[in-house]
Amino acid sequence: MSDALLDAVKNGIMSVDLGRQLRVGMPQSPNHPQFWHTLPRRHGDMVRADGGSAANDMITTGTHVGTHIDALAHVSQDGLLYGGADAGQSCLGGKYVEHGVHTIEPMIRRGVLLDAAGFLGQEVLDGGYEITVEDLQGCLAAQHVELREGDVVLIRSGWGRKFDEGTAYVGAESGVPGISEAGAQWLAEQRIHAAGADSIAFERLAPGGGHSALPAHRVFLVENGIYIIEALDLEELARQRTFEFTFVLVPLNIYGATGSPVRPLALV
Ligand code: UVW
Repeated sequence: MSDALLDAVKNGIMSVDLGRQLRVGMPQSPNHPQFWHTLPRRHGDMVRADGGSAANDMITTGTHVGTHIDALAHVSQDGLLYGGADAGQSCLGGKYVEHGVHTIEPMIRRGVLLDAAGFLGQEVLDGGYEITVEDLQGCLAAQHVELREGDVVLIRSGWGRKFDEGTAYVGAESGVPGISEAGAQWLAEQRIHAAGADSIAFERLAPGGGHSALPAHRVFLVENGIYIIEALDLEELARQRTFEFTFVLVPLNIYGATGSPVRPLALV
């Protein structure tokens, strides 16, 4: 570690935790296997001669639960993955050898928060609200921030406040606010590296529509090779009005997986 970085750490680089706690019963997409956590061995089940004992537990989970990143292998269009890779042939022995989560480099990048809810003067945007390109541009201008190539852009709709309300967060009936195809196209033109949001499917979900159409996923994952991060906790960053920071994210190196739970940090 360089002296400058060591000094910064000692003198209080602050990190903001952008990840959700993983716990049984947390809201998650019905598209993905549920998070489950059990405790096969408790203290006292096996006691060593010296009186010591170890508890250990087990999780089973879909890779797209809690705060998570979508690998490019997560979505195909007409049988093709990003770069024209054949989705069928990219899967060998049940592993996406092409564009699996193991191909995502750890991220230490410039992060930008776009507080769309704050910009629009609302605590939480309405279910199904489309965050337009004009909203994104207006928000950047109001925050005095510009986007640069390679950025990680996090979009706050305020919907993350509903995480502890369970199914309300999933928004099957109400819809969920977020960007749509046009917003994704515009962000892709800014040549960003990844985009995230405080909602379950990153993009706008229409009321009553469930997860039946996800055009921003196609634009990012299939057409532009831009990663998507979902179910972020962006409340503290917004509260601090921290719009620029160092974004740190390391996916689990699961060979051939379509996604990974993550616990990203903003260093401010
Ligand atoms: C959803 O819940 C739709 O998330 P993902 O993009 O990980 O499938």
